[in-house]
Amino acid sequence: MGPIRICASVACADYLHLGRDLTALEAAGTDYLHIDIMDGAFVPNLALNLDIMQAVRRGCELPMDVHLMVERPETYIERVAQAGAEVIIVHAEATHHLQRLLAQIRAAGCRPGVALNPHTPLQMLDYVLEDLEIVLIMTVNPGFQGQRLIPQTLGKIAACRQMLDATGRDIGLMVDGNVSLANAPAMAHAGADWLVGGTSSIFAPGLKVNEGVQRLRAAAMAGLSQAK
Ligand code: S6P
Ligand code: MG
Repeated sequence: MGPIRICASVACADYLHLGRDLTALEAAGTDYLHIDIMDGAFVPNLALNLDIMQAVRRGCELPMDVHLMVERPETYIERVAQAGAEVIIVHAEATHHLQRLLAQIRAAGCRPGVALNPHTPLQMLDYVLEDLEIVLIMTVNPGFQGQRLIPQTLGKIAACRQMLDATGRDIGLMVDGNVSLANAPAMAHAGADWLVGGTSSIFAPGLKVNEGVQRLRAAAMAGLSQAK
């Protein structure tokens, strides 16, 4: 398990004041900007795109991890890489040729990751573990912010951590969906080391963005220090 990485979900920022939020995220020590790209087909919603990534890149130096919730993700890899992605995460459910897609991401100069919907078994990863650097366990069904944690995903995080540790490599385990200040300790305790903060933590109403980042990191660290 690597150090805790706090990833701020840009889709949850205040779009009217995006530059202000990015400056605050950078000052607060955010590790990654999490960029949700949705096509209205793989998920029933639309979100961010290449133009927004390019604008973010001009205004902020934080690395971007891109969560592609699209059909035919192979169509977009090179353009997402050119728009400034460091990490590109694709859904195992969205492609027929996962191993080839991960190699395509690597060839485009990015770090490959695989996301799994809540119902998708971990066994989908069995034969691609050496081709990826990050696994994203969705803790809600993808497509919308502000949902409730699906409780059985906590056991999935723990099983995934065992699977990743058995490789002997440092593979990140990202969690996305209702990563709240209340849920983060259990998620980190179960083995998550990349936490995506959205409306239930970093961008929670009434909380300043920099406080949100700091409190989410503290919540994750508290979970790590609990006895196993
Ligand atoms: C959801 C998307 C996420 C959300 C984030 C929202 O499909 O992939 O990245 O933007 O999880 O966070 P919250 O705290 O509102 O669940
Ligand atoms: Mg996401």
